[in-house]
Amino acid sequence: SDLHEFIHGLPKCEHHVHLEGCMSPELIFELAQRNGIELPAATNPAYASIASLSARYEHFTSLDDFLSFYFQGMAVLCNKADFADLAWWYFSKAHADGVHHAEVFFDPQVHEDRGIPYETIAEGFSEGCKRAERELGMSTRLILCFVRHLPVDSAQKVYENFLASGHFQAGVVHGLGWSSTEVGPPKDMYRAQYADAKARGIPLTAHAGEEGDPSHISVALELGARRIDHGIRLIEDPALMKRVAEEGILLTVCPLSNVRLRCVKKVEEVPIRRFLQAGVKFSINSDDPAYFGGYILDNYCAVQEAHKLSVLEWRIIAENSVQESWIPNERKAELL
Ligand code: ES4
Ligand code: ZN
Repeated sequence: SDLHEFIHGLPKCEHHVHLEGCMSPELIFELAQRNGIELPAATNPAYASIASLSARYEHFTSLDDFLSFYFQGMAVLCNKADFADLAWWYFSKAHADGVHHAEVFFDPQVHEDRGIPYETIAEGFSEGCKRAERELGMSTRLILCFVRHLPVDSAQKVYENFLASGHFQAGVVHGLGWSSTEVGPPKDMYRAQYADAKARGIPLTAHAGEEGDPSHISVALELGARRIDHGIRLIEDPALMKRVAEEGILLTVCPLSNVRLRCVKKVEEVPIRRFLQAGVKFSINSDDPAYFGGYILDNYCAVQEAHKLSVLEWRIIAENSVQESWIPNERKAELL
C-alpha cells in the first residue's frame, strides 16, 4: 500500500539491535569452518545444517531458550575482522532499510569468557561502525552490554577493561546497557557499575519489562537508566507509565522479537496504541534480526499491518526516535 512506501521512506533510527544478533545461520556455519570451531551438532541436532538451524529459530519457547542459541552462535567470532565484518553487514542492511542512525549493542563479557581480548571485540566492532559512517553517511553509537546470566564479577572485569581502554573519552563506546536473562538474577545486580558510570556521565540504558514485571523497569530507572529496552510490560503499572511519559524516557520496542520469544502472541498485542495514547515515547527496532525473522523495516511493516497507524502517528514515532537518539542537536536537525 501507499503507506508502506511512506514507511520505507521515513528516516529511521535504530536503538535496539545486538550486533551478535545479526549472525545468520549461514554466517555461523561459514565462520565456524573458517575459524576451526566445532558446532555442537552431537548434543543439539539443530546444528546439523543451516536449514535445521534456521527452522529451529521459528520455535523459541522463551528468552532463555533463544539466548542459548544466541550465545552459541556468537562463539564463532574470533578475529578483529570477524567483528568488523559482522558490524558492516548489519549497517549495510540497516542502511537499505532507511536507517540513518544506529545505536548498537555488543556483549564483550561473553567473548572474553572464551579468551577473546576486550580490544579485539570493541575495536573490531568499532571498525565496522567507522566504515558505515564513511561509506554510508550513517551516524553510529556502540553500547556495551553487561549480561545478566554471568556473575557480576565478570561484568566488573569488562567494565574495568572498558574504563582502562579510554574508549569512552575517545568516543569508541558511547554508553552502557544490560541484557540477557531478565527474571531470576537480582534486579539491581549492576548497582555499583551503574553508580560509577553515572558519575562519569556515561549514558545508561537497560533491558527491562520484556519478560519481567514492571518492577524491573523501576529498578533500572532507580539505578540511572535513562532509556528502557523493550519495556512492554510497563502497561501493567499505570503510575510508572505516567512517570515514564512525563520524564520522556524512551522505550526501544522490538515487535517481532516479542512474538518470537512469546512475550506476546502477535504484534497486535504489543501495546503500541496504549503508548501513543499515554504519550510514552518509543522507537521500533529489530533486536536480533537474524534470529527473529526480520530487520527494522520488517518490524515497522508488522506494526503497520497490526495497528494501522496514521501518517501523523508515524511522524510522531519517527520524530521521537530522532529526538531521543544519543546524538548532538546538529545531527538531529539533519535527520528530521
Ligand atoms: C536479547 Cl531479546 C533479548 N533480550 C535480552 N537480552 C538479549 N540479548 C540479545 N537479545
Ligand atoms: Zn535486546
